[in-house]
Amino acid sequence: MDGGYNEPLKDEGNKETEMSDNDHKEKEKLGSLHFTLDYNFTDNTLVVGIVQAAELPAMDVGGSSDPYVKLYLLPDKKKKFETKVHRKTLEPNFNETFTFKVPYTDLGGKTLVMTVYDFDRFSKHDAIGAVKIPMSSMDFSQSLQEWRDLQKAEKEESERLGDICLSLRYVPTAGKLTVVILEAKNLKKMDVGGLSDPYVKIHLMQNGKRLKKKKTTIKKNTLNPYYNESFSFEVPCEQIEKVQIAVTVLDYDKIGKNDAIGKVLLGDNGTGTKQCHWSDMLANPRRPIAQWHSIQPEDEVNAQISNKK
Ligand SMILES: [Ca+2]
Ligand SMILES: [Ca+2]
Repeated sequence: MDGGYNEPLKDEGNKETEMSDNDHKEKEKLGSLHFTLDYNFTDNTLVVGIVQAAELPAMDVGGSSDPYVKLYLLPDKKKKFETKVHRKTLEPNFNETFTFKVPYTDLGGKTLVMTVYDFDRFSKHDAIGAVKIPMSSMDFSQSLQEWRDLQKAEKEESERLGDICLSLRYVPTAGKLTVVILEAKNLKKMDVGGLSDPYVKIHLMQNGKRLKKKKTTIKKNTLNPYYNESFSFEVPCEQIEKVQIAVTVLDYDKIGKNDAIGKVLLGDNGTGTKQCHWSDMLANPRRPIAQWHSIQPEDEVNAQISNKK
């Protein structure tokens, strides 16, 4: 059979992939990604540069997208990086670099995955497409830079813990930061023979230290809790750029320790979509800005907190 359009065999090494018009007619066009790869043998790091993307498809009404790139080195999905979100463009210039610490002897067993997403404030972010590169296929004797076509991204790249919708509002004159926990959906099931009993803890943090703690009520036996509960923190103007808000979703248990389902960290020095929410809040003083966030594993977020010290 000669049916189907299997991927043409990839060229070895760093040869640029030629894109002919024919290739594009045959399959859905998802655009392409320009990136750089550099292995630093002295400090055992892989440096990935996300340069730009081109000819991305429009995911939003109005004919545009809000692209950002998430990247990780399989099989480790915990160490994830995100670029900044670029609003309303199909030709974003990212120009960001990310460093993975990995001994050269382990590198061959890993696969670099770079997925381009369309940011959306009120819904789940759509994956536009992904580039996957087995590290064993690359020659790291020199720096590489390549364009590759985006391929259809796999449905879910990590365990789903659920999503949380919250709003942030900052009033500079009053030095007041208000977090409204609105709702969560598709939370992970934590109870045997039941669903979960979710509640949300909110920590105001600075330099990795917890300054203040608040929490919502507990919603029994649901994976889609609705809270609409508001919490305010005193944060003077000169401090707002230094603080972070850690939002932890937990499952209440009558017996034993309550388990964390996952966590979201918001702040000026955050990454990707989280940073986006924070900067929108600062750019719109006195206005509540709501956004959905996908909940991340707690240890992944805690690692970010200690990194920011
Ligand atoms: Ca969008
Ligand atoms: Ca429970």
